[in-house]
Amino acid sequence: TAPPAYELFSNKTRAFVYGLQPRACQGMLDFDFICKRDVPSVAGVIYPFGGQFVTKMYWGTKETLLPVYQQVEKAAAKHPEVDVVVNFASSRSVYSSTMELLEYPQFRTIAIIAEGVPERRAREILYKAQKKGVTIIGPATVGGIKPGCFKIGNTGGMMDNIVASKLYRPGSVAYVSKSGGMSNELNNIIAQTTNGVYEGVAIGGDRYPGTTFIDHILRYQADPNCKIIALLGEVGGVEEYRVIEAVKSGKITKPIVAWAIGTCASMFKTEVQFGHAGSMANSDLETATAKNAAMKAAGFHVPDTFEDFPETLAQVYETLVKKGVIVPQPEPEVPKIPIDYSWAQELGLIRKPAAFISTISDDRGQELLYAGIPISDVFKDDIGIGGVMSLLWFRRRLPAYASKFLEMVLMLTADHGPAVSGAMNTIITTRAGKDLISSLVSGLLTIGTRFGGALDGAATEFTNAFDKGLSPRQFVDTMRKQNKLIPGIGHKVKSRNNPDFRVELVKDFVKKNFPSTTLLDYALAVEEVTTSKKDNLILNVDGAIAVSFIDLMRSSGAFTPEEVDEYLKNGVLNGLFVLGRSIGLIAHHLDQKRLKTGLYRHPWDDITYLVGQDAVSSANKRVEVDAKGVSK
Ligand code: Q5B
Repeated sequence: TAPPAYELFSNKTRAFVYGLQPRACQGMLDFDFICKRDVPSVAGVIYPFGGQFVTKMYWGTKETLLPVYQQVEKAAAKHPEVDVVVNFASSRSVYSSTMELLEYPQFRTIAIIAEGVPERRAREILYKAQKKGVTIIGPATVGGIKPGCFKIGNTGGMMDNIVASKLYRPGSVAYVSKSGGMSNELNNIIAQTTNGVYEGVAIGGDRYPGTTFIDHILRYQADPNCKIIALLGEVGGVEEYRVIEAVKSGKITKPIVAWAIGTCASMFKTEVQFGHAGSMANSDLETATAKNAAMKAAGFHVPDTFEDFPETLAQVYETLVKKGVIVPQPEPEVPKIPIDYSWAQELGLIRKPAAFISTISDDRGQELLYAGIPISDVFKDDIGIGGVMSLLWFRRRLPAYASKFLEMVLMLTADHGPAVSGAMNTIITTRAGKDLISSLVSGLLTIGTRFGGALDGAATEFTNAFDKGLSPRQFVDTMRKQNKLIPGIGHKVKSRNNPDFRVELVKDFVKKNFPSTTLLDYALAVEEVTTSKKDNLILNVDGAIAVSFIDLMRSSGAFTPEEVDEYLKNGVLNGLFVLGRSIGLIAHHLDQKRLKTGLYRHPWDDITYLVGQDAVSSANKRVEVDAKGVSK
């Protein structure tokens, strides 16, 4: 059965929220929950833009999904029970969206939240709504609230405010005001002085609201559950006089406690425009003082000042209680408010151990911080990429020569031609049609103990040998006995006769700038031993960087010995090669793209095929192999 005309909202009312307004939707659902509604009041969201189909919300403490519809038609067809739309469309699109909504007879009430709706547009909406018998609340309003039943959007403010004003259960006083601020004031006053709010509507502060005071007061008059009407008007307009006429003509018989705000306007020499678009007196009749006098004369309960409004309301309420018109009900239990985790945390009400810890950077404040240093200082102090690495990798500012060394390493390791393992992989991957990241990663994945990833091993082996007091020859012999290659020694093409200039540059810089070069000197003495065996067993670029970096960490005073061990164990040194070589690998990818090279296929004549031969021999005889798996 259709609800009576005076009833816009009940505890069964279902609504659409027009526009993506997750906070408002959540506020409505939270209100429903504390009112102990069986079904959420928001049936779905209408959002014509974007392709979202559901939005996640809370129902109490559990998560639930709200459908999102792109078309009003689909939403309406899916939820024929919905008769309220809370329209959050902007002032630009509110006209077209409301006009569209008015085409659907199922919508009985539309709340328009937008401010700044052109007055001509507002009047056109109003005209069409009146013809269709639709109640418009707004524009420029927070909406309205019916305790225990329904809340429009953000009305009533935060949940703790709603609970403080006891809006989770109905009282006997129905009010009408202009704005959200005035409504909040009334919610509070009514909760303090009576058995509470029955319903409240803020009609909006514009000059042409969709419904006015009289529309809602006539509904309250017709509603048997409303016992007292509260009216909070203001300077400007003549809407209060329409209520006065209705009282005088006997259409309204329930007690009205009223006040028109803005009596202070007479203290100004010129006409005053208050916050709302309609709050300016265009004649004496429209002043707050004239309105208050007229309402009092018509038998409204009008206090002498707004400060007396609560007392006046309390007196009217007590009289009705004494007469038995209002029978106060026992207070239900104050509902527990589901409180958002982030808000509770902000209030300092809860704590939880974090799943992640980070100590290097922080993007939460106004300015990004690297190890506590604001990004603007990083540039002001011109610390360069070496300085940034110091902050992010080591969480400290290193001496200038150390930052310079880090930069030098990146520059030296950036590339070593297309023939090395990493570059080859990147080139082949690029030519197979892959993107930059895939090509880069495929190159990076070749970095290992033989190619480019010998830094950590070199640092560990040289440091251990040195700290144990092994002579360079003893070190080489020990490694040989253990059947281990010395990381950081040897190169495929570089040798004593064809020295690696990168290594020369490192040696030169370190000798000139580092406080101590003990480990580098030791590694060079080892090189003397290895190159006496074979010309290419030089201290290679990985080895030179690695031992120099240990010298840096040990002698700069910036690290404790434990920290040096820790960084070494955690593989920081290979990170230097990875970072530097990424520059070159990206360059090879871009180069191949630029050259538009096609798919690479390796020539057959560069592969020895032993497939058939091997199969025949395995079939005919048992192949004897040595320990390394090579056939004898
Ligand atoms: N022998 C680098 O090998 C290479 C020995 C050794 C004792 C050693 C080899 C090696 C350790 C890992 C290392 C980083 C594979 C290199 C880099 C970046 C790069 C690359 C680029 C760039 C070269 C011949 C004889 C054998 C071996 C002995 C070899 N290395 N003895 N300690 N370290 N080094 N990697 O020339 O008696 O004949 O059996 O693994 O530091 O990756 O530019 O290419 O910027 O991109 O193929 O610079 O040294 O020598 O394996 O045939 O060995 O010398 O035991 O002795 P080769 P092999 P024997 S820098």
